[in-house]
Amino acid sequence: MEEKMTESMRNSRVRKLLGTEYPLLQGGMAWVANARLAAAVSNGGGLGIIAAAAMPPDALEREISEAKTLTGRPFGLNIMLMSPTAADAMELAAKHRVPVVTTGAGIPGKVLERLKPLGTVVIPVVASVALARRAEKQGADAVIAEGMESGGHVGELTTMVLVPQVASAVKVPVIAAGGIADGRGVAAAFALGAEGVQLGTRFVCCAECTAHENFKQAILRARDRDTAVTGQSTGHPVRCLRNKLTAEFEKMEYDHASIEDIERFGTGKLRGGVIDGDLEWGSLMAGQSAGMVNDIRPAAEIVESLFAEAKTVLEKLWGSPNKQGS
Ligand code: TUI
Repeated sequence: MEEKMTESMRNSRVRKLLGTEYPLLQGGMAWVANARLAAAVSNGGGLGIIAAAAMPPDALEREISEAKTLTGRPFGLNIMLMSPTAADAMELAAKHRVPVVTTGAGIPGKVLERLKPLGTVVIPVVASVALARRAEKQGADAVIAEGMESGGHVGELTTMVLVPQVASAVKVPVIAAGGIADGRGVAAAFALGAEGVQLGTRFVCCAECTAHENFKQAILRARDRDTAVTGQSTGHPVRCLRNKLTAEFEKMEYDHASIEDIERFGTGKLRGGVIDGDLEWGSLMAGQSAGMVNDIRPAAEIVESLFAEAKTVLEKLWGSPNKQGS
């Protein structure tokens, strides 16, 4: 039988940790990563993730229950640590015995303390070596090293420099995120020392994703320089597709508007972009890989082709001995 991935990918500790066919997670994107998307990715052999974001606890509980009806495979919950509902999300993960929890945008100590004793696999997103080391010490099962190519809240370092430094600094498996949207990116991530990958933007453009069609089409149209990072002055830099909203944020920052005014102006804009499809004034969080996303396909097909393509890329680099001189 033709193998679906390379031996190192098949033997990756991340696959065992997640209990999935492929060492892949779908990013926890606010307003996008719901039960339907998570189940589609999990049914396709990756780990689908529900984003708790700032969801009210009863709505989040419904998503978790729905995911259980849509897939018999493992799925995860992403907890955005800056959210006022982060503690509620943690309790729901405990109550429903969600097998994998990822965290973002903060220090994951409390989540590790609460969920590790229950046997939950906890995987924090880190944007620095220091936080990766700290998370490992506090009991993290793996870390997601997320470069600033990502969409949404970003750190300072690129995937290219963050992943190898984190991989050298910790013993737990490292999952690469940021800028990965095809098999070349998957192959590169493993070359940098990662044992798994997380993709967000690529999965916005999958058939099962319920985000507004306008948002999906904007990602399909996006080219290499069509994202911008705004919000540096607030301490919460965010990468989005450029539009009137990002231009206004840039103007406010140039004019030294107060953090409160900038954050107030941003309120509700993500829903506007993702759910209502407001391409001008909505927040269209997407990574730099938007320029590489050119079609909408079923999640399972995306997952499978990422690894098939990565295998082909690596075989080409290696120089397949089977095809020489015969
Ligand atoms: O969290 C994300 N991506 C996100 S969260 C989000 S919601 C939001 N909306 C408006 C403003 C801010 C957030 C949209 N996208 N990715 C994971 C991630 N975590 N990226 C970077 C980090 C991170 C940064 C600093 C994790 C820990 C951290 O530690 C802080 C410290 O003091 O070391």
